Amino acid sequence: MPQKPIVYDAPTPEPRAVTVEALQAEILEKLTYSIGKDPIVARRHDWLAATIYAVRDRIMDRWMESSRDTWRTSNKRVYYLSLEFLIGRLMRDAMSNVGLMDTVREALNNLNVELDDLIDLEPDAALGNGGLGRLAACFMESMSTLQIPAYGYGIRYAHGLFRQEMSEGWQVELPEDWLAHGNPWEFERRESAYEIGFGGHVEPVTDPDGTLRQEWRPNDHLLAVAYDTPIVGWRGARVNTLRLWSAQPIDPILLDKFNSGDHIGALEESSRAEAITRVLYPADATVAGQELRLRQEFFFSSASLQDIVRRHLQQYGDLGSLPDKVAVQLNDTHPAIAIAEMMRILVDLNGMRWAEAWKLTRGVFSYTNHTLLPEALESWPVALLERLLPRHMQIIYAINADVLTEARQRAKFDDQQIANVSLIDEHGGRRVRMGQLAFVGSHSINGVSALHTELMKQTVFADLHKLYPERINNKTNGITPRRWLMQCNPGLTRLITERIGPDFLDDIDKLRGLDAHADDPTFQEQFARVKTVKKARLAKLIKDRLGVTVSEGALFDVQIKRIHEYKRQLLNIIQAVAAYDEIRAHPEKDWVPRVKVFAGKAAPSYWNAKLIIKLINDVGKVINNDPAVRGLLKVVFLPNYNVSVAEIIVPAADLSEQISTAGMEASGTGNMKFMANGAITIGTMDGANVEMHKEVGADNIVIFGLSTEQVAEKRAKSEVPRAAIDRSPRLKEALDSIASGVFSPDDPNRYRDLIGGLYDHDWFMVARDFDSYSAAQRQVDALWLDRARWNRMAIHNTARVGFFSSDRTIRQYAEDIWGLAIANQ
Ligand code: T68
Repeated sequence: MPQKPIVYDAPTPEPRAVTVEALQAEILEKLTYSIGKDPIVARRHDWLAATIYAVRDRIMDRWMESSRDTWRTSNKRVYYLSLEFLIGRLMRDAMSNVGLMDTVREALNNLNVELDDLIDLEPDAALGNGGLGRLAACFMESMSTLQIPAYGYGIRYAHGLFRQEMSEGWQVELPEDWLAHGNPWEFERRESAYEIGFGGHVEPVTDPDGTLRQEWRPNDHLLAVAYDTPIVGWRGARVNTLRLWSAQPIDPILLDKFNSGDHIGALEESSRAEAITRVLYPADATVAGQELRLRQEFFFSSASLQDIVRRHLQQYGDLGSLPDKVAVQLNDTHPAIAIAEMMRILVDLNGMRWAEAWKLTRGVFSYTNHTLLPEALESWPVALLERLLPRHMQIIYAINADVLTEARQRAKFDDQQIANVSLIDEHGGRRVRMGQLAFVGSHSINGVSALHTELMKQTVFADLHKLYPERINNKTNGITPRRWLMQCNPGLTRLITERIGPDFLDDIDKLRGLDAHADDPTFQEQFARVKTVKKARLAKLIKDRLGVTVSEGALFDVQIKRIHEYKRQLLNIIQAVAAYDEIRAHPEKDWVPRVKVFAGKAAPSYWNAKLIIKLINDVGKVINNDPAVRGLLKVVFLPNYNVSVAEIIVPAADLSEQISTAGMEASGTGNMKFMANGAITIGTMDGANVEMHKEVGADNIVIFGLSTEQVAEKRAKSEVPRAAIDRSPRLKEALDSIASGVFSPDDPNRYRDLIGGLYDHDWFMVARDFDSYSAAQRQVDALWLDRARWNRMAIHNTARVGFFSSDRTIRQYAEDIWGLAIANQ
């Protein structure tokens, strides 16, 4: 029985009018009555907040209706648990999705305020590191668009990903402060606060009916307080909730201590609690082994599960129906502890039998893997888990015992296989492997591209896959075409609409209709003109930020993403050095003018990544100022890459660099954004590039480099890279000049070890892929010189991007993993 009756027919206010006059009046009203500012003295941030409040009001009724609808229909809810949501700015997204852009623009105009200024003023919510966090944000938008009842659960970090500044070409990290002016999008839900425990001990207790239970008695408690943000789908189809948890102390101040004169001690509990949600860990491909990270993981997993179970009980009154009404998707292993927490809630708190609880848990959870890099696979020391979460450690042991018994008895596993599937890693200090926990506790484990999913089956999860062969499946990533085409490139969106009509706005596969126009010279020219406008805007940004002049007539060659050795920004910059040498050696040749644009952050403790940023800046300084180059090559590094910067760079790119060592990039999603905006990809057969090659056809993409198998073979043989370098005079010359200090006269040895690594082991195959990459770049030059051909390729790329829409991805999750029926639309 529901604990509280739900009132389905409560009165609702009249929805807000959406005329220019109504908005204009209301923005003024918000400014005066909600913000308390006289329009005469209001500052730009006040106007921004007033505008957001007015837009927000036009989302509220849809938000409430969406929630009522789920209660009324008893539809299954999806919960997306992610330690990261890289949502970026929300105002333009919200206005565009509810069709208010033009109205708000006009209303503000009448008030002498420029909408675009306000848009640029909104802080960019960087509650994530890179692809994994941005994927979660695209998924939220697609789930609303597809009218799936969904909640995103994460952490409301007070400080998101650090701000990157350059100091003499070196990355410097500065704190990010997105909440400095308040956050008009969020609603604090004091009533939705849960207690979270840590530490303490476990006590067996006997219930009055004689059953024995384990009870966890934590010795450390704090509160998780909910902050809700509305996420609007396309055409306002549905509004879902992004619920982010903030940590707060149970007692804001310890009065006893304060009164006895210990003023600092009185606040200790408060700052200890708040520390948990203070800052996002800035590493994107290595695990942060610190205790605080584990606390973050458990904190948000526990709060989310308590919320989910409370809502379920309120509506349905029993837990047996959990898998029918609840799907929990784990975004990587960061929330994997939720599996043990669910078992604790069911068994310890609700008296359920173990086997029944395990069945329900597995029915509810599914897990997405985003990496095979060994350094990114999470594991926690048993001793740490025992101290912080003693009951969860017992539960993990019990789960492990069941799994190992099954592996021995049913699958007849040998000792090596048992060691591989065990949740406990016994090598060098016992550790709990979160990947194994997430796998055994889920009914579905998915990779994020076809290649990555195959590699999961062959490598990290090979034996678990043998034990549970039906669980691993692929869900190739996607991006939302609203943000990454319609909003960031309204010019292109208009052009496409003029050509093939507006149907593609609601069904992205309809972009295929552009194929028929790819050979039309008029359309080609219009398409190229839109690109040139975007390039001029980027050129201005480069001039303003870096003082470097670039021409929009040049080929814009772009690599923007986290800086990582496997992503091979180093390969790109070495190739730029080789091109520099050639331009000087053969000034008579018909060189294609290029601008190489780099942007991205390095994890603060990742030395080589930071050194690569410095190298890009050093090389840029020399090339950009050498008159012998005659402006034919420019190299720029744009600082502080984030979602908003990407929205400017992506539409302006001609060439998209997706050049990871084959087998190492799980999917990539930047590649899809460029494709949507008519850039041509130069890439390896890695991640989603493989599927892009298939979708767009071999003629419309430039592929180079070793295959996954060849990389594996060379590594297995420990083949030395020196031969590859000796075979390639151009590579050798470029490496010698970097290593000898041509680009770092102030410190000639700066790059000696970095380049030395390429001679020694070259784990990422930079040297061995160099010639193939160079040849591919020459092919790009040749294509560029045949402009009709280039434009045709670009149009085909936009035309075939439909498969990479996150709507497609989410439909597949819904149907194959979450057991939802999606209305055909
Ligand atoms: C990325 N992973 C993959 N990780 O690298 C990329 N890691 O290929 C893929 O397209 C994308 O996920 C989406 O599936 C990440 O972005 C992280 O950000 C991360 C964060 C913390 C710890 C480990």
